[in-house]
Amino acid sequence: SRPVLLSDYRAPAWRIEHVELACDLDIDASEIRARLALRRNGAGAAPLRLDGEGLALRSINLDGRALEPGEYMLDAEGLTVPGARDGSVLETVVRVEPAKNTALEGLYLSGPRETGFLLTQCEAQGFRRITYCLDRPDVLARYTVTLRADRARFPVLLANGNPDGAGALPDGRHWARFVDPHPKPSYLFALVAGRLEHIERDYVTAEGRAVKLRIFAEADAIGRCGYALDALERAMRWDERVYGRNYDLDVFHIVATHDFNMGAMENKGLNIFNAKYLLADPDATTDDEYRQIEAVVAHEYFHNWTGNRVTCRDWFQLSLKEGLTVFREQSFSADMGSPALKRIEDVSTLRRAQFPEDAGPLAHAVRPAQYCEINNFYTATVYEKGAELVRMLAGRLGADGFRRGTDLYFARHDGQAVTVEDFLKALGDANGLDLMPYLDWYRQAGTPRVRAREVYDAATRSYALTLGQHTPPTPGQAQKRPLPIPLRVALFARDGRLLPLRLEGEAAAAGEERVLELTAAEQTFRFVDVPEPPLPSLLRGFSAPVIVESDEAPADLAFRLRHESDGYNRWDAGQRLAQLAFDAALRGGPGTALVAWCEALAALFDDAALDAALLAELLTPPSAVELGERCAELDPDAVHEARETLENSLAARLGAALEPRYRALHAQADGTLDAAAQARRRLKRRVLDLLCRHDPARGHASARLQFDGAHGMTDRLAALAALVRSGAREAGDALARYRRRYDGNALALDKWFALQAQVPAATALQRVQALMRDPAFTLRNPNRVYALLRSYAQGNPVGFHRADGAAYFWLVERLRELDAINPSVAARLATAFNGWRRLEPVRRRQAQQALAALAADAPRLSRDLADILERTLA
Ligand code: BAL
Ligand code: ZN
Repeated sequence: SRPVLLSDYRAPAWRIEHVELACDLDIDASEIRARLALRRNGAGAAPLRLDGEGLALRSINLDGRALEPGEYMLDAEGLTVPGARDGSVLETVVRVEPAKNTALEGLYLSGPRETGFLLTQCEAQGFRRITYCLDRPDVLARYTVTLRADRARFPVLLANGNPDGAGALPDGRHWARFVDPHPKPSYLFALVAGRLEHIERDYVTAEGRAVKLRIFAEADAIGRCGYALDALERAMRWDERVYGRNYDLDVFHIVATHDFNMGAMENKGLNIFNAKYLLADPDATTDDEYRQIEAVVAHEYFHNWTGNRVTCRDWFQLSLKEGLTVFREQSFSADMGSPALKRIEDVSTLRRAQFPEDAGPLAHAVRPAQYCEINNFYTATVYEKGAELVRMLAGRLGADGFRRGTDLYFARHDGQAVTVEDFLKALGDANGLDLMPYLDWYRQAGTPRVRAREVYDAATRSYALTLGQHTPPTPGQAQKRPLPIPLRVALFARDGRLLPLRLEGEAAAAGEERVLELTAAEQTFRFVDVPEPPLPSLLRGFSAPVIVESDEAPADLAFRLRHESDGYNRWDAGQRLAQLAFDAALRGGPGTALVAWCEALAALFDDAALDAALLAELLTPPSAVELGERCAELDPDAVHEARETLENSLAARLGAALEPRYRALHAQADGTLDAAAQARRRLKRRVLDLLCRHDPARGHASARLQFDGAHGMTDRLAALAALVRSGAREAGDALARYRRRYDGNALALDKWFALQAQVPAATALQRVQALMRDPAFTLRNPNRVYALLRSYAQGNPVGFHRADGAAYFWLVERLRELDAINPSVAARLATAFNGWRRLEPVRRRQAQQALAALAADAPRLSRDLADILERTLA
């Protein structure tokens, strides 16, 4: 279909001052009455055109008069009303069918029809599936929403804003009204109706507003909402303290559902959460999941200012709210736990998910210039790279400057729908700076490469660091411009000290770490008073989303792995060393880097002062996906074998030290969630994996005991994974016991599906096919599809990329089935083919044929899936 272009943006010809909705809710058919108070926006004469999809129009009135068929025009995408005037009121009544809505956009049913509840998802363009409207983010309106339904079947009725009355109706029905005083775009609309229970807490904002915080869930889940409520309170306090942002309604409601396309949704005052990111209990939730829940609860809450009060002018600006909100969420999580670990996790995610996207056929700018289907742009680039861009700006301005900038952004744009330019301008104006050069970061796709060359001159005691940048071409963007790249650097002396840094022309040294701003294609920075040839530590804290290409020798990387003072850079030095070891293993060459990596890690393994969680990360080589990115022609089997060499060599080197360490960690096992206990479990998981390699008999026995006596899900799942991945005899029995224990617990079963889908083996496809026959499997539930199919297609390169192509053809058939049910989930799953062009020739041919067979059916596919296919094959 025809792409939507950023350059075509025009301000809306019409505005809506007030939306009044009256919804008569039922599972099979709901009736939505809308009353829109319309204003012309500007002097144009364009007829009123409203968006609407899949709606059965029952009546239409303009200014109190029923319109005749010739007075309005209906088509598949909306409604045109030529007679509408400035100040007109349009009233429509439409019918929608929630139970038939398997796409989970608009109004739909979550759960079985006898017991499930109704809810909505509107971002990005779901509101048009509920009623005719101006469904674009730059049309902000005040909403009054009245919900009516059978009281016994739908005792709880919720919408955005403050409650404004409720009462009984004849025939066992009841009503509830909500008024949202804050003008909002339609994508933030939400309603919920059903049998839900809730927990609640009183909260008083720093400004003195009394707020009821409530979390709603079905009866079997309400006992698992307490952790999220605590996290919400922490997030609210943090936003008051760090950004000066207070909450602005009398209630803040969150609802949990198992049927949700996204992780969660920031609807004004009525967040809706995928249960995966909300429900927590010690028996079924891992430490990683606890942290994720806290992060997502915070993320959605933070949207209240970054997204809701100040929203996006158009969907090209999606990262304006998402990148900024992810950055805020990351900062919050860092404050709640360990900043160094958080940074390692976030960079690791970026490298695993965003770098491959930026290097493949779906590469797009953080602010894309065009899209065919906006659902396909909720990507790692818009979210995670977008957050890195905000982090760069925050680093450039410093904490106080960034706060001045966001204060001005909120003050200037509260209640508006704005652009990335407005954001940069506000940050710049508040600090007397021109930040517009950073706009190129938002416009240009691809991961920049930074190359470092160095020359030390003993005679003048000077050290010249020449930095060059280059961004590879991406689809539609052959030429790239140099970007402003802040590189935080330090220089190590050979004894592990940091050297004072003085650039040529400066009167004195200014600290031991500083930011060099690379703005040209190449620039030289000359340090003086450098007593010896230093060892550079570049991109500390990952100060910009780039790839540093350097020829750092294994010995130097090993040195930095031992001595780095920056937690992220220490980890990165280890990852680089592991990459060199991997490169050599892939070529079958000598293992200098491998030896250096193992020796450095063996020394750190004995370092009692090292944080256990950080050690666990240091002991983990890059994922097969990341390592595969290093190959010009990808053979996933060869990548797996080479990575196995790293794992096995490390296990052999640590050898006899593994079991005592495991025992010491296990002796301290408890179920508490404090940071030290979590860190111990994290390290124990890693040590157990290595022990299963080094000494399978003891490893399996330990895993079996751990599985049987685990205090919580982190230990239980780690033990199960160790057994399953290392092919233990006990694995089948443990899997069966887990399956029985958690029968009926959807989130725990998702982990069971995902774990098995990721076992790297030639038989993985058969295993996945068998799992699809498990009674708990369904293509209708996004979490289940992701747990099994995405874990397999995107998390199991060896299992999925079979040389015979069988998995490609199999996945294509699943995509067809899924597309008929839920296009946005199908499209997301199809991105598993992202790297097909880099595959070695045999697999590449198979993948191309499978994709081409599906693409041949494009007219029968959803716009979501067709768009991904078209771009993947382009
Ligand atoms: N706005 C979609 C879900 C999220 O990013 O919060
Ligand atoms: Zn978000």
